[in-house]
Amino acid sequence: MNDDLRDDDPQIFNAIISEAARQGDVLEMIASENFVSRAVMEAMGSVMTNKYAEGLPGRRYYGGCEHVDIAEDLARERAKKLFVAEHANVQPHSGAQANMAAYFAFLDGGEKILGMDLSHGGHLTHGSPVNFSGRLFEVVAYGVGKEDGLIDYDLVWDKARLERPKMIIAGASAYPRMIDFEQFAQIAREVDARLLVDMAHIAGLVATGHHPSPIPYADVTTTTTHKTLRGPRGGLILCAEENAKSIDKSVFPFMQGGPLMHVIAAKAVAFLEALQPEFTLYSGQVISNAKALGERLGNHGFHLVSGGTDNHLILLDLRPSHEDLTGKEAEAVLEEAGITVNKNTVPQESRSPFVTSGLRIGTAALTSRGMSELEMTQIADWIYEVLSSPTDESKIQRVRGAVSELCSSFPLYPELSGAT
Ligand code: DSN
Repeated sequence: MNDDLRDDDPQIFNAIISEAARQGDVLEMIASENFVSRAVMEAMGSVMTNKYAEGLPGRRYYGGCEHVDIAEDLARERAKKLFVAEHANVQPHSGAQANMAAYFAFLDGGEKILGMDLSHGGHLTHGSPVNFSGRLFEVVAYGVGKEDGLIDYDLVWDKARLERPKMIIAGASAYPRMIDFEQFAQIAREVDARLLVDMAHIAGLVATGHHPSPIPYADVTTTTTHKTLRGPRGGLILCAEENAKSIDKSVFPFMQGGPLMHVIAAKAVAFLEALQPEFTLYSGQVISNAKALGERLGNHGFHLVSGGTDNHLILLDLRPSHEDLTGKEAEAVLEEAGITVNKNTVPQESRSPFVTSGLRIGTAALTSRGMSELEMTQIADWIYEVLSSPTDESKIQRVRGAVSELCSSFPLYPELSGAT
């Protein structure tokens, strides 16, 4: 071994270089993705990956933790400052694990939870039968209104009063509007339930005040760190000091072993970046871009669930405009044209989750590349062109060429995507 990836493992080296080139040469519009800074990547690729550090800073089960303690303390302090929270646990490896820790800090298996239906924009970990949350808890669900596509708060009230869940989960992975955390808290209080807010999609917008914060209202708030927050792939839990011990114990030793110290160091870097004024401008631009994209697509006759967006994503229901085009086909043909999105179920979905009738499109990643409303309008035109003639190869290839040209004007990691 030469300790050089290119020589030691050319297959993996080439896969990484090719992925960097792919990311740079397509329009990445998966709403849960983003592009981290080189500083975040540097921390993730550091020697901190070598260290075992079960426990918390100052109270570890292993020696030699003085430097990883600095990283974890910085991550915790910066997270608390960013979200104005009393306590932060930065150890969850992912959002799903953050949610698992949050559930078991307050609940026992078999108790009842009330979460948003996955097909209405919720998340697997909010009670889907194929996920641990649906297997280990009794689940009841709320959703969005048939006509307006907005969270049906009356239904949440009714279900909560009728079912008396032990925990209510607010938060979504495909919901384009603001969420009323204060009302969720009122509902939870009335039925004596805990409130878990999973703000994974909107955490960056919450950090900068572009979406109301759940922190004053929730018993526990979870998030991933890699979506609008633009950090490394991972999870984070925030809560009041009174719940700190239960949360910490639920993360370790209940749910996880050794924390990923290199990722925690990278989380600290990302939180520092998010505390800078530029990140606030970035967040505002993410939303302006989503609005511009949605408006233009609406002008082209697409149906936006809820009629528009307040955040970083739009959800298209293809049925009214393109009755025979499934989400699966639309995703595939847009990918051919260099526009990466994901098929998504829509409220009152009539097709299977593998086929779907919708597309979820987000602007966080392209905004990180520096794109603004002008580019979003152009991209909306390309989406319309491609989806209106999904079998017209020459049109798809013409759009593909134009996408590459646009991408080359907004370079991404140019030093990482050299020839293979
Ligand atoms: N898979 C993520 C998303 O795409 O929204 C949520 O975990």
